[in-house]
Amino acid sequence: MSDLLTAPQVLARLGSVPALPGLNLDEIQGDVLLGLQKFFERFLFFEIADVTAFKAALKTQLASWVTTTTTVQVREAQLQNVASQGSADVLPNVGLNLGFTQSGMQKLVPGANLNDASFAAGAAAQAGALGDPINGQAPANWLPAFLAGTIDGVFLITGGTQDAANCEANEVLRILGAAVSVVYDETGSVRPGSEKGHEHFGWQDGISQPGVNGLTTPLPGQRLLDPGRFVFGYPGQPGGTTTPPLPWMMNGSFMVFRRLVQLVPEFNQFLASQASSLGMDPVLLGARLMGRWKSGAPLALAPAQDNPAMGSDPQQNNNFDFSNDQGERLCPFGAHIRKTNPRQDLTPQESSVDPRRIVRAGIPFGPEVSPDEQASGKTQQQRGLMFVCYQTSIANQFEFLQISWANNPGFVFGKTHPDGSPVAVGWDPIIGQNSAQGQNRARTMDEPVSNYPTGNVRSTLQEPQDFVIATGGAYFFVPSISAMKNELST
Ligand code: N7H
Repeated sequence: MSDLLTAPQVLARLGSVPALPGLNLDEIQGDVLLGLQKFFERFLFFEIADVTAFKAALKTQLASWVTTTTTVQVREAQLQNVASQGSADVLPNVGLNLGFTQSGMQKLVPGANLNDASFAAGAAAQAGALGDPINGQAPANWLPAFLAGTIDGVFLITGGTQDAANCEANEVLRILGAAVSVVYDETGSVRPGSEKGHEHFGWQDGISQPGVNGLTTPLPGQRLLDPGRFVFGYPGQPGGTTTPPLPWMMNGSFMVFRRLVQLVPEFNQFLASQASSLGMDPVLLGARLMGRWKSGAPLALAPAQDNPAMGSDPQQNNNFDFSNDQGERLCPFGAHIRKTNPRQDLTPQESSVDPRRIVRAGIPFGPEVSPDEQASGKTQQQRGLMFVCYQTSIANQFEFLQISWANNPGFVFGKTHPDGSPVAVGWDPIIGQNSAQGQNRARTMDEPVSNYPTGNVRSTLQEPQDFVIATGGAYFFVPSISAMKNELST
């Protein structure tokens, strides 16, 4: 640990990447643009029971504890420095971020209009539009805690160990005392051993993120977007202005949370049986659904077989834009990473794709698949992804991706096969939802069988059910540090 750079040394090294003039990294919470370093992340959803006491704790203690983007940047450089000296993982320090739902904001700033209709309506009200099965008015598969309407806010508490995160959580709850009551409490964790960094279906996650102008040194293939796509008060903000909807929304962001259960044994069985009926390798089939091999290597660059060295190399693993693949010979149009970031399938990207981008910051939850589950092909214990993303417009970014791209069988529009026949792209096979047929959630996707390099076989994936199921969600505003010390706590 003595080899760690000091904060000033780190900032001096980062001097080659000057922050955009005015991009105030001390004000922006650390999870928003760079992501808190996390092996464990405890999500503490709470109701504000005593507004006066909550405000007092926020003002005098909690707001100053919040981990800022500057701190995340310093920790990242320290981790890289230690790793470059050949040391194994160092355990990152604890991190603390927090956000408020519409009801929480109304308790802190009565009458505040944050100018985002989806945020104001709340995630449960939007679930039907996102394609979640609905029972009466309510999303059918959601846990009661997310349906009761009592969640005012969430603490995101990260640590290198579960104990570290728990100690921090206990301290936060001790300070707040009767000012809050916990509505739901769950901890996500990075998967063990060689699965570290992989989500529960087995794919390397966290590869492709938008770069942020003035903050990111872009990797090959990474587009730099204006910070206002993700943080209020900067170029790129919705509405073409840099003035936040409310002055104290400056340096704040909207966070979408969705608790997504993944049916892993069922998904694996589906891959095996579908591959057998299509006469192909199940590993290649999985890669066709995702657009990447489990190693992270993209089909756009490695269409025929995995290339683990490429998958783990940030200089290579995102360096493509689909412009050379307009007949989907390399990667199906419907693959998860192509549906959610079609790159040059839409032109110009500046106006058609960039405004839809999100910063993803989720973490897996739940245990590893047990031998029993593997053998029976049936999930017995819930596992999945605590999906988190940041943006400045929930409707134009997260919801648009889910509704207009992933759930839309026509998207990407107007594409043809090399033989000239039209492409019926189908749904995103990972997160797409088909709510149009009532109980029948079956979906299709074009071209599971590869035509690389020159084939002309037409094939269609038949997906009988969902393998990703939303079981809860909430929309939050994640304020700046000074907003929490001032406007939200007076
Ligand atoms: Fe996805 N997965 O592991 O299967 N996602 N995702 N996602 N996702 C991505 O590039 C996954 C979900 C996006 O720029 C990868 O980091 C799972 C939702 C976007 O190339 C993998 C779930 C939404 C990208 C997964 C899930 C998105 C992306 C490739 C749910 C938004 C970047 C690794 C349980 C509505 C695309 C990487 C790009 C990538 C998985 C959910 C969006 C492996 C399991 C709900 C924008």
